[in-house]
Amino acid sequence: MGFMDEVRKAGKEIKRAFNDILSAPFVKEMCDTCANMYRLGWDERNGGNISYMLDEKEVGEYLDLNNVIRTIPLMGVNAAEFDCTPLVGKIFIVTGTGKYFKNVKDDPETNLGIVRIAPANKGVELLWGFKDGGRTTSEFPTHMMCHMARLKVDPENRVIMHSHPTHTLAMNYVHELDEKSFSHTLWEMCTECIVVFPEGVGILPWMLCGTNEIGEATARKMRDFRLVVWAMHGIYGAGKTMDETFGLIETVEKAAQIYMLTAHLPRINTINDEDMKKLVELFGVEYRKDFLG
Ligand code: 2HA
Ligand code: ZN
Repeated sequence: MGFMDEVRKAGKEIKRAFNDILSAPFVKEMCDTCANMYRLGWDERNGGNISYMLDEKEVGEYLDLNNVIRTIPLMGVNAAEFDCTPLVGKIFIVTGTGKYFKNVKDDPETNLGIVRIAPANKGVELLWGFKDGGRTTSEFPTHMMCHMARLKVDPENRVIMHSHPTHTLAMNYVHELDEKSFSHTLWEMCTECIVVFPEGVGILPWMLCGTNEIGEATARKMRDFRLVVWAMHGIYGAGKTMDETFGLIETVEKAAQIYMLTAHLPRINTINDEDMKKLVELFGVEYRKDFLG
């Protein structure tokens, strides 16, 4: 065998050493979560987006981290005002702009991308996916601002998730949008709510999405809350895992559903503040005491 044959053979062997990306647990988690959220009716059309910070070493088992397919600029933000230096080199799997959650499972390579944050605000380096020339979600800068905010509070935070859950959205139209009162109402709707999100939910007024302003406002709320309602639009959630993040939004949505099923009826019973205090004491969780009473 000639020298070039040896090189080609070695190259093929290196290629063969990577596992199939479609079998990666993080790709499967994205597919399953998007399918689940679509099935629940929370993510119509291109509604919703997810970003999930991955472990470089784990991604390296599936992809050549030196192979950058293309660089994608950040959209909708003024680069001078948006600094994601703390995330440079971090790798995320993320849903694509204009892509439908409905389609992720059947074609992850078109609807999802794996990107690495490039230095000097130069956007992101595409390592896999967005096969049709696609780009990261229009909410990508907001996601990155939220990751930075949550990582300061919880170094294990990995997931930021945005969705349009039906009853949560419905509740926005009929309930006052005050954080204390909204959180308290949610806590009253299911026994476990105060244990699942003892910090309550943050609320932003209606704002234009896809902008620096809403990103900064959401990230500011994320210093105190893992859940931020975007009035008349949807919700943002943050967590260590996909399950935790999904579970937070799912629990709010369940509570909002109970609220919407009962808001027009006379209320005969409720979970009172004394009961909620017993719950947080039993589970030993820190909660927003000023949201009770
Ligand atoms: O990605 O949900 O907020 C589509 C949206 C924008
Ligand atoms: Zn949205």
